[in-house]
Amino acid sequence: MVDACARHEGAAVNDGDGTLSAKAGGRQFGPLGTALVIIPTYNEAENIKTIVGRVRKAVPEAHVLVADDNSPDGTGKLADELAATDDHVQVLHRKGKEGLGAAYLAGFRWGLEHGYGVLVEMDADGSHQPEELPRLLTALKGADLVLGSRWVPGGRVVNWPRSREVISRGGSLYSRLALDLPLRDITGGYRAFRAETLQGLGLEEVASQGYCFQVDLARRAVKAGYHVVEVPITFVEREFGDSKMSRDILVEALWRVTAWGVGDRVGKIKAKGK
Ligand SMILES: Nc1nc2c(ncn2[C@@H]2O[C@H](COP(=O)(O)OP(=O)(O)OP(=O)(O)O)[C@@H](O)[C@H]2O)c(=O)[nH]1
Ligand SMILES: [Mg+2]
Repeated sequence: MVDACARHEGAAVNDGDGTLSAKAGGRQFGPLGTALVIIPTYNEAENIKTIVGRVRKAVPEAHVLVADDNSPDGTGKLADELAATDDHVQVLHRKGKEGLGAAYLAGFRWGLEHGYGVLVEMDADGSHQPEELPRLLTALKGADLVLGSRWVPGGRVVNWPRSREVISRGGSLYSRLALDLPLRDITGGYRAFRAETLQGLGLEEVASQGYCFQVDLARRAVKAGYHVVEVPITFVEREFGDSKMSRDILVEALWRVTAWGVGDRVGKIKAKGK
């Protein structure tokens, strides 16, 4: 077990090997309600049926919400076909491409309004394996937020070029240091939140651009004192369809994380001076 959070007074504990930590400040966690797996999609026609089918098989009691940004390749229509024959599948049709963060925020809102107890983030392209979701949900029984983590012992990536791994590891390391976060995989997007956790994060102010979205949610959770657990996952690079990652998204994330880090430090210095 990696306990990198002792200095955060047990607010967040990093469980590198996926076992639950006893250091949740003696807190009792309530039962988990029904899970809603939110899958944002933009041009995922080759993947949508497979991923939804895998989720339904891996966690039959969970519900699925496809949040589609009016994909030109007809992903939304394929999702409608799935929803027509399965009452555990819903589709949120959005007007046009606004980025993954905005789609998740709309999905969270929808899920909270409909009374789900657990909200899960999952990509459509198979990178986040639905078969690992039961492990994330088990960990959530003793946590406020569970991060699927590539960069804790037992976590790994499959089919990634070395350059991609360096960027991702570097991004997490930089965020960890700049924001003083006791977490290993801060940019990852395979996560399970308790509804109460999301409600406590101030979703209306979350930065929704690219990787900033994931970093912002993680930092807000740690700052708010939530118990955040990392569970190792095997991340599999997409086989079909195109990546929506771009250099602009990376540069934007770098700037924002730097600005947040500077802001946090200035805040601390000011607080000390009072
Ligand atoms: N609704 C919506 N979904 C999006 C948007 N951009 C990306 N997505 C979805 O978000 C998920 C992650 O996007 P990816 O393109 O796989 O990004 P990535 O995982 O960083 O990049 P790769 O590793 O190259 O796949 C996928 O399910 C995409 O379809 C968007 O603007 N709107
Ligand atoms: Mg992907």
